[in-house]
Amino acid sequence: MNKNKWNAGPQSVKLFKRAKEMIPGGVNSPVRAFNAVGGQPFFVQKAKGAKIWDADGNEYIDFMSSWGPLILGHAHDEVIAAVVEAAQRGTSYGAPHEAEVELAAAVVDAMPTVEMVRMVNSGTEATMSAIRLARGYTEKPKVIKFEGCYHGHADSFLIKAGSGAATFGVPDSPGVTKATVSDTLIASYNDLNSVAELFELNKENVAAVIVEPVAGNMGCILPAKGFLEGLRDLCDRYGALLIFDEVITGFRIALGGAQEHYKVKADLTTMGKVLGGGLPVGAYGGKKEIMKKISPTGPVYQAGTLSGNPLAMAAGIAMLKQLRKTENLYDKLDRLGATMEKNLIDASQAAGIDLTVNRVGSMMGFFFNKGPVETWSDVEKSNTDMFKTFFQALLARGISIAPSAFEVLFVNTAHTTELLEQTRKALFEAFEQVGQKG
Ligand code: KE4
Repeated sequence: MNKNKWNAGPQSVKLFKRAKEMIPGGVNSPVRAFNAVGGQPFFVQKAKGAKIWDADGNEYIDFMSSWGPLILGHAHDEVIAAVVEAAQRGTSYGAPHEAEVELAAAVVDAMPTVEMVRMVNSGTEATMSAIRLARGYTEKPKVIKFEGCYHGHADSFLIKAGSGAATFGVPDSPGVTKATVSDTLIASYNDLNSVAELFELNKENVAAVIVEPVAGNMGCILPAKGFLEGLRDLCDRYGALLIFDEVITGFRIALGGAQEHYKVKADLTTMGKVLGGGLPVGAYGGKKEIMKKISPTGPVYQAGTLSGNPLAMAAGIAMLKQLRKTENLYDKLDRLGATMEKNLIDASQAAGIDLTVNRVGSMMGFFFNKGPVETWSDVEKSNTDMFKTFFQALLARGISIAPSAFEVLFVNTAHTTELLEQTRKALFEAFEQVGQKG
């Protein structure tokens, strides 16, 4: 088999052909289609721990972790048991139940600035609701976001967005009206002056600044020293809310997310991914005084048929219980992350390839770029053709990472020393292939 060009097996080919007849692009989320990396996606048959098996029985070590949720690996025994037990008591009630209270309590306990929380079904729902709440609470129209940050696919955010929007070079989407665009202001990540200028121009009309406290949708970009603190100051000065979009970082880089790690207070926090343990959960929360503005205690409307779904709540409770009870979990994840980072750097240097790795704990991004990579404009200078060659060479060696140069890589507790050693070998061969291909 060509060790540098991966081809999907016959079952995946057959499934993809059928899928494309009934689902746009054959996928239920665009970036999964492999358009940015060539070829077609494998179709997953099952996953356990750090491994995934495709419909043709091929095995992969997985570093995508379903885009973040699977910090304890796939199909964790405790999470599965909790979901199976909950399912036997019904799949949805559309009425309050105990697990909602338990998960809310676990979130309030974990996240330093969250006093009250509302469960929804995705990160998009969480961020969409959080900015509606910010506008309702402050009675102001404008929201500041950052180029390259991705907050889901609500209209307000599809302007210079990251993740799939950046992957396909469509950071602005058709269908988003000029009216919507006029209320979304774009700043540059790690550039406080760009934020100050927008505040100066819009004065008291800014409801909120929404930021990924560690950007995970333009690769991984760390907040520059003082950046998050500076956003806090500007929001205080102009009477705007600071919204931390912790859909990736929440419960991932620390139990209390980036707000625990960097010790900066947000007014509202959006969550998802890890919180649902792989089931569809999003959440937004913050100060009681703000959250009480949400219906039915306040006038800002937000609702959802499956919000607080019992199976999703059970998965979240089991996940957070495991995170809380695993001794020195985040130190372990940081060490695993450091090993993976070293492997990437060693292998790229051996092949004479310029590579920059940005990492916080178990989440990291790498760029075919001399570096440093601290802003969106730095990211744009990265070599995406090299990424494509690298992606294919890794997949051909049974290593699965996100099919986009604008995503992050996650290690989780199931990545054993042996699996990381196996990965190291594949990295050396894959970078060598990049070097040969140029
Ligand atoms: P979802 O609606 O996809 O659950 O969450 C939207 C979202 C919000 N905020 C942040 C910081 C996010 O990263 C996301 C979604 N992340 C992408 C991958 N980085 C989802 C993957 C996909 O679109 O298929």
